[in-house]
Amino acid sequence: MGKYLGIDASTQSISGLLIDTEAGAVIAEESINFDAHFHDSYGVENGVFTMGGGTVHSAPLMWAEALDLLLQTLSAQGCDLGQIQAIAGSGQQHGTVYLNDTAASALGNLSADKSLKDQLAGIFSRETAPIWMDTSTAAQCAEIEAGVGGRDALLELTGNTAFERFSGPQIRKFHQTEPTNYTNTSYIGLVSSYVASLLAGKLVGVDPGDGSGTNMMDIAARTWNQQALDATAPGLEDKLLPIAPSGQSVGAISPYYVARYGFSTECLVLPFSGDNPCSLIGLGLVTPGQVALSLGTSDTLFACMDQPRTSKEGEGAVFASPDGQHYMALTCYLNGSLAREAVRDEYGLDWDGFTAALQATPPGNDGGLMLPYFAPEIVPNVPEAHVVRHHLDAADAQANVRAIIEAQALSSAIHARWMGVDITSIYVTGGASANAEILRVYANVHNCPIHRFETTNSAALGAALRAAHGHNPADSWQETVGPFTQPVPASTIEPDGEAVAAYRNLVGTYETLEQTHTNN
Ligand code: XUL
Repeated sequence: MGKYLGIDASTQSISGLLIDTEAGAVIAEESINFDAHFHDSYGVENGVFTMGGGTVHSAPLMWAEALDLLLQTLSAQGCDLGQIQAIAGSGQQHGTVYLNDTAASALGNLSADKSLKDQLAGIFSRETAPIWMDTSTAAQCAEIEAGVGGRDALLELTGNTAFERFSGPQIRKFHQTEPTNYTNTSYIGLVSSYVASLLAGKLVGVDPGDGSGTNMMDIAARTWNQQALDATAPGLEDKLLPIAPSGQSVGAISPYYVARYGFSTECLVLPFSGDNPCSLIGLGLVTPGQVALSLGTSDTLFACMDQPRTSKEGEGAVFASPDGQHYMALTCYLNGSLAREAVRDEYGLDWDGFTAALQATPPGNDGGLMLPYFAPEIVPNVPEAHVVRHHLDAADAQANVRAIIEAQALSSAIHARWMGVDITSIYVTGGASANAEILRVYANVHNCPIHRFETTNSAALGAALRAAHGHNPADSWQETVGPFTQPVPASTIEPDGEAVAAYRNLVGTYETLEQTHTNN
C-alpha cells in the first residue's frame, strides 16, 4: 500500500498520474502539452517535426525539459512527491533515441542546480528521434524480412511482421543514411527506456512490452534476437542493453530529483513500457480472455492472451504484457467514429436520432449489410475508401445506421479470431461507449457481457499500477488492478439469446461479403 506515480510520455504531451493504493484512488493528475510549452523553442507541431517523405521525428531533449516541468508543476500544486514509493512509466511505442558515449556519465552526475536540458544537450548522437508516425522505411522493412529468411520467419521470431514505424526498420535507415552518426552511437533506447534513464540517472534497458514493437525481440523468450539484430544493422547488440524485466526495479531515483523536487531517496524506478502495453494493465486486462474495445476516432481492440499468437494476415500486432506473464493483441480499425459520423451526417441525424434508429431496427437488419470503408481501412486491408451496401437501401436512414454498427461489431468478431481468445467479457471505452444501443449490438455479436469503463489516461494509470505491483510483487495482479478498474456502476449490458442467434447466422454472410470486396 502506498503512493505510486505513473508517467506517460506520449506524442503530444507528458503526463503524470499519482495513485494512492490505500484509498484506491487517483490523487493527482497533470499534463504538459508540448506545443503549448515548446512550440517556439523547438518548433514542434502536435509534438512532432513532419519532415516530408513520411519522415516524422520529435525532440528527445524537449522530452527531458518537459519531464522537469511536469515534476515542478506537480510539486507546485502541493503534491508531496516525497511520499512516492515507486515510479513506472509508459512511452509512445517504437520511437528510438540515440545517445553517444558521454550519456552514461552525464546521467550519473546530474547536478540539482541545473536543469536536465542544460546538462543533457550534449548526450545525443542524433538530435531528433524518429517516432511511430514515421512511414518512411518501407525499403528497410523489406530488407529486414529478407534478412531473416522472409516475412513469416520474422513473424515467427519476433511476433510481428516488419512495420515502417517499428524501431528496427528505423534503426536500419539511420545506419544507412548517417553511418558516421550510427557508429558514434553508444546506446539506442526507446522513448520509454530513455525517460526511465532520465529518472534513474543511468542507462536503462527496454522492457519486453516495448521490445515487442521493435521487430528485434524474441517474443517468447523476451530477449533480443541475434538474427533479427544482424538483419537490422551491424554491431547493434553493443548499442542495446539487455531487455529489462518490466516488474523489476532498476534502482532508486537519481539524487537529482531528491534534491530538486523532494523525492525520497528510497523511491524506486521501474522500467518504462509502451503506452499500449501499459493501457492493457490500466484497463485491468490481466487475465487471458479479457478484451477491451476503445471506440474512438479509430476503434482499437485490446486482448490479454496466454500465448504470443501471431496474425499472418497482419490483422494485428502482438506485444508482451508488462504483467510479465501474458501477451497483448492489438487490432486497430481506422473506420471508427469517422465512419459512424459519416453515416450520421449523411442522413442528417444527431446522436439521439442515431440511437432512435438503432432502437427501431431489428438485430440482423433484415439482411441489410454494409462494408463501411468511408476511409481506407487497416483491418481488413482496404487501400481505397469505398462503401458497399448489400440488400440495403441507401435511402433508408435507419437501416443504414444499424448496418454501420453491425458491420463494425461483426468485423470486430471476425478479426479477433487470430487472437485465439475465448472472449468472456468486453470492457468498452471511448466516446461512443456512452451509447448503450451500440454496446447492445456488440454484446449480441460477441455473446458476452459488455461493461463500460471510464478512463482518462489508461496508459498513465497502467504505469502507476505497474509501479504499485513492482513495489508489492507478492500481490496478485488482480488485487493490484481491481480497485482502479471497476466498470461504471450499472453499465453492464448482457447478451440477448434471440439476437445472438441472428448474428450467429449473419457473421458468415458478412465475412463472405468482406472477402469478395477486399484483398483478404
Ligand atoms: C502502436 C502505435 C501507437 C503508439 C502511440 O503500435 O504505434 O499506438 O504507441 O503512442
